[in-house]
Amino acid sequence: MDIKEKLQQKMAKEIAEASNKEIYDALLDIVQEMAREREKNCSKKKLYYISAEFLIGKLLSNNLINLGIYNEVRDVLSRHGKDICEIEEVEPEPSLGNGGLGRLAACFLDSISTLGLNGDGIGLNYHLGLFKQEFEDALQKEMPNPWIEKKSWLTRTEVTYPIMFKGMTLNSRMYDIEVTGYHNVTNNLHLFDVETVDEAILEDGIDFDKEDIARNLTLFLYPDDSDEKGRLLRIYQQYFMVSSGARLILDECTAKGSNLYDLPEYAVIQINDTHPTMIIPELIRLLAERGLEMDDAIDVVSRTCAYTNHTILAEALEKWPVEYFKKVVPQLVPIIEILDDKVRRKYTDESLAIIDREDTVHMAHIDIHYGFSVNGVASLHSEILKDNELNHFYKIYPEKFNNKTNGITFRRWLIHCNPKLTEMLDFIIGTEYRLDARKLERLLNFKGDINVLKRLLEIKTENKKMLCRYLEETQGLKLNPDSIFDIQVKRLHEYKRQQMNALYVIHKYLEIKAGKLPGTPITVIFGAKAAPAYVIAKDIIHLILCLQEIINNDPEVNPYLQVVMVENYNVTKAEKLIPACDISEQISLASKEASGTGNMKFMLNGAVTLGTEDGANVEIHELTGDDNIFVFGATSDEVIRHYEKADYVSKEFYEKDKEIKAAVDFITNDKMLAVGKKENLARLKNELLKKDWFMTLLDFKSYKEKKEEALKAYENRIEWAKKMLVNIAKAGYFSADRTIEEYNRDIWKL
Ligand code: GL7
Repeated sequence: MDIKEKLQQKMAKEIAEASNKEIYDALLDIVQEMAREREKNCSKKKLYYISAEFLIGKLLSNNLINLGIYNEVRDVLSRHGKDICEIEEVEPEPSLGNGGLGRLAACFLDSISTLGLNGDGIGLNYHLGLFKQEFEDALQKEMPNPWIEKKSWLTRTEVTYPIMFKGMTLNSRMYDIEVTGYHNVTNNLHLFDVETVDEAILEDGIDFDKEDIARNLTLFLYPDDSDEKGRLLRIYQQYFMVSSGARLILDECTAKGSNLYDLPEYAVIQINDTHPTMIIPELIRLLAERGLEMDDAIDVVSRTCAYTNHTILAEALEKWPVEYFKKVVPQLVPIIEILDDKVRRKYTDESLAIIDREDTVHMAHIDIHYGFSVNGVASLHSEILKDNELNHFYKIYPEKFNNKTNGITFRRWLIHCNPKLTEMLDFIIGTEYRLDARKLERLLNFKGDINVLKRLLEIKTENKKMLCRYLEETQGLKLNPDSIFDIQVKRLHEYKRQQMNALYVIHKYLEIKAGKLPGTPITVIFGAKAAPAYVIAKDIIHLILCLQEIINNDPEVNPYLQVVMVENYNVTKAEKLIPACDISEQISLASKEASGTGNMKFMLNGAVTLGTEDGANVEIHELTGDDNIFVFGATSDEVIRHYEKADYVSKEFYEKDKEIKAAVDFITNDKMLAVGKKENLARLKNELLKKDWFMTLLDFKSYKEKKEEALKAYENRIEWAKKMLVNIAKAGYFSADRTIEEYNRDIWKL
């Protein structure tokens, strides 16, 4: 049966007569059926990728592409007067992640299936996801983000487990989402849910009773943890995830014949950051319960688990008081104590301990001592782990440390989000790059081909126009597609320095006011959510929204400069923003961004990076060469030295540099106070002058100069197109397929 017949049969009506929702539902069924009919890889050994986040994005188009029927479906629909893009709009975006870490997990699942490997994801089914961001009075407001509809990609399974907490047992149930590889196998994302979850306990906005665990456990990803109740809820969530996952793993392995002593021959568990770390003591506990001696259980688990570190920011390396475990999961306490005791018997160095002198459990330390692999996510990051952050561990376990530079799936971040560029690539270099991304380098042969360069520029303009239409429809924004699109989209954090970009906007505004006009108009686009309890991050959003208000309403300035903050930045919006970008802002303080993955997506879509030597920017720089990237700012060594010597004083930069002073002072001037809130703006200014922990003012001058250079370079359209071309051609290295091949070769050995 062809697609047209299948669709009509499912809907029991003609395509032309069906609503977009009916077509979407029918396609969902068809995709699920096809995905399930596909071959499975039933190898003895299986990978379990366990993660608190899987930022999977909408699934319809991606699945159609991976099943090889996208074009057919698109054409059938269009013959009956339906537009596949409008069908896509019907799908809600699953809200199961926060930032790069969660999106990485989703890209990895895609690549694992595409490479035909046997590997599933394990996570939680958050009903209201990460909050939905709304802007009100130039402030971020958090709202629930429901995404599960009656008909969805989730399939309820018969797998359930009783999960034991102090004083109560909760039932977990497994839901599955099919993960289709590109022209290869289908794996699963297993999401566990508490059977008693109840969305009705939601109060105002995203508030709810934090102690009603049976009903709140799987409502939100990262519920507010600024009080103890919130922190305990995190422990409940984490344990629920790992205990369910651990049981599933043991069940699957024993069903395949494992006697549990040989577990590492059947399973490898990749622990994505420290949120799932409790799977180590939990597995040990379950193995002991099933009859293994404690030492054997520890040995088996240590040979099964591998850990990925995604950050060096101290506040993100989880530490929990032993007290919390006693209150929530007392059964783990004796295990964690044994793990600590073993470490203390062997090493006297206090910094290696699992439970420190303040009775706090260092989750990453469990992973490093009791896992067989520790990897960073970009080469600079992995070096910093070895030389600084985890140096004491590196000294005792050099063999465990390795690097796996992150990657992205080209199915979503090129083929799906940029069909025009894809079509051009297919035409001039063939389609092999779809399965072997390094073949993109063939594009280098066209660096002197004026028609190819012109077409690249045209595609960019077409993508910008599409973005303009979208932003006008969704946010009522009117942007100029002939301006330079300078984009910074990522989580809001001081280390990522959206505030530095905002200071540049102020600087440019002042220049225009003084009569110095830019050669080409500039549109600066931001998109970012701030963690609900992160005050300064929310102040930065306020600053940007106030600037948007002032600048876009100033007829003297808005023909040359516009500023916009996209509301509720998510995967769907990223797919529209990234293909339309000229300048990719990757301006974190060197040493702080473990890798970044947005930087790779922009590069692949022909944006030129303006960035510091941080995370994977370093590798982008090596690949593109000096001429095709704009690099500025202090190096990671310099930054680390400033921290060691504690010699950075932001005020000095403010006082000696007139432009910095003018930009910082602007934050609380009359114009700003007329549209913004004094408390927020004054607090932010004070933070920059008194603290500036992430050294915004240190790098401002070199940032400004580099950005001017980039804006100037844009004027020479053909030379700019060559930079675009080199970026696209060299992006192949950042395919997640390459990353996953490396994980498999060095860690998983499937
Ligand atoms: C992150 C890093 O900040 C980011 O640089 C990296 O690309 C990503 C994936 O490895 O992981 N770490 C982290 O805690 N989050 C990230 O995005 C939320």
